[in-house]
Amino acid sequence: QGYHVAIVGATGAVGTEMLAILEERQFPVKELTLLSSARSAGQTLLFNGQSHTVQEATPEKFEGVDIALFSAGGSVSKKFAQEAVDRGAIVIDNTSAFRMDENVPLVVPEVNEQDLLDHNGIIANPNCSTIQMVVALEPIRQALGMTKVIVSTYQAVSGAGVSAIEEMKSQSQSILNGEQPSTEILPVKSAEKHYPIAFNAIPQIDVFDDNGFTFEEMKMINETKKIMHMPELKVSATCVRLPVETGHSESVYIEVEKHDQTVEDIHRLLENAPGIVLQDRPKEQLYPMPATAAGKLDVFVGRVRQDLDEKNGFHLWVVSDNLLKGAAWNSVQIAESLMKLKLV
Ligand code: 11C
Repeated sequence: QGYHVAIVGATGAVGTEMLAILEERQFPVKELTLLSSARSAGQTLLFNGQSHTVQEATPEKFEGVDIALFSAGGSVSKKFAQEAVDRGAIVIDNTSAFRMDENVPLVVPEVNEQDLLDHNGIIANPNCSTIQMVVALEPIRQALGMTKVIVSTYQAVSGAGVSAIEEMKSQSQSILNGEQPSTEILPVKSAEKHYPIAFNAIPQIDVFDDNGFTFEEMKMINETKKIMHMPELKVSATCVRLPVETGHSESVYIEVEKHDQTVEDIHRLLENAPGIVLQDRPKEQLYPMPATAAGKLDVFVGRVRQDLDEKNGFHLWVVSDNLLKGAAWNSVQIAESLMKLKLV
């Protein structure tokens, strides 16, 4: 009874969280295959008290796999996802490799679980900053309609992987010691210039598109429209990296279609929505923060305000653990939805 599950990128920041969530959710794992690049192969990881050796990913390793969770970068997904599907697996891919492919559903279960019904073997898990935003926006969109979204993000370094976390910590230590911090990873490893993230804020996540937006910003724009099935929705984003280890924060401005709505109306919608915890009692200084959201599965929303000039405009503050709801948990949640819908 149960499924043969493979994790590709098992030793990474997201892969290790995937393993932990499968265990926490008591996902019915009959057999587990942990895969990685040749560099990380040979490491051992614990699952339900048993030690598993991580193996180098090759096409043959997907023989007999029912569900393959990919989180090892777009090039690895492009190389192996179809190989896994050809061998009978359903792939849940946490990279940007297939997200905008029209034959690939891009799924956040609270928003568009039914899109799973149209899958062709590969299902894409959206970008972390997109996921937490659409979870917060969907109940409002459903009830009130939505015409415009403007988001500014405050993103944690763990979004850029384990090496970025290490870089932030060693830079902090160096600066406190009065030494020059070394800069190699952020904002983007392949970029010409690198800047310290410690005691800093960097308005660049991923590389720049020709239109002046970064790829991270374009992901938020394009993925939001696809997940919500709203190509006409006006979306704009500015993405910024902060020296926070885990938990992305977002200041989101929305305009709704329905007139005469109040903050209380928005509160009611958020309170009754799946996957959301409303933390909005400013007089008691209750609002979401990465420090309190890290390690939790939910999306936390607070600071709901009506715009002072635009009566149909509202401001929200949205925080979630980027490695959990933003990645590992959303992927495992998709696998749970596949079971629920009898698609696996
Ligand atoms: C970051 N959002 O915080 C990125 C990481 O497309 O899945 C996730 C990249 C992706 O750096």
